[in-house]
Amino acid sequence: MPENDQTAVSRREALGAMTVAGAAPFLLGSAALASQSGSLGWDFAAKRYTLPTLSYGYDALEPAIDADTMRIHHTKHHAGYVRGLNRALENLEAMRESGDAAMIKHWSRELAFHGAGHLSHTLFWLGMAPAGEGGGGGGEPTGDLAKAITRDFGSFAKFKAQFIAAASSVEGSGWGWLVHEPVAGRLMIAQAEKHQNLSVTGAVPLLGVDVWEHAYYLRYQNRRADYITAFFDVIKWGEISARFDASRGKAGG
Ligand code: MN3
Repeated sequence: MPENDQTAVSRREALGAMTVAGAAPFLLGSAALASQSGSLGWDFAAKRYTLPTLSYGYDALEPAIDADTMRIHHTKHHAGYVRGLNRALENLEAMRESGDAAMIKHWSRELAFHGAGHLSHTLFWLGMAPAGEGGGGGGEPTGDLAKAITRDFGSFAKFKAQFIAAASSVEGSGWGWLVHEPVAGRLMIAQAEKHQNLSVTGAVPLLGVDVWEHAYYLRYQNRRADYITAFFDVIKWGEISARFDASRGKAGG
């Protein structure tokens, strides 16, 4: 089979695998953690979304992200999105039972906000690791992801500059994302407002940085760009590469 056909098949498979707001393909990169109960944000036994356990301590990302911020962010903010997502699903189920759709816009909006909030945070935690030798965080990507970054942005330095500029300038609360757009098979940098707005439909999120003030204000105050620059010291590129492979239908080799 010519390489072009193979690439097209992989893209079709990646698109076909996209379910539940794209959750399946972009979490496949975390397969190694899937055996830990609840680590991916879904409780298979209870059939409810759940706050994922972190694979590192709240102080493990110091000095890039301080322990107090991590603890509050995970146990208060993220936990709130998990509750909001489960509540939206329960109310939508109740609406189907009652046949009364008067609140459909409200609960659909709640589903989008809290669903995107929960899944974005789950990806955020999994995409970081303690900096330096043995920790797994920081440095630069290797392999196919490194090649794709050079192809689509010119160089890693140009990618990093655009990512920091985009994430720094999100209007209000939101996220900066590196995404893989599987139709063209290219990488893009996207801004998200709140959790759910401005997304490129079908694009698979690979690397995200939370730029809500709750993510950095204790240590960085108004210096959002300094926080995003420090975030690069704790990016777990091995995880981001695994997501890139999964989004191209290359999970597990
Ligand atoms: Mn947050």
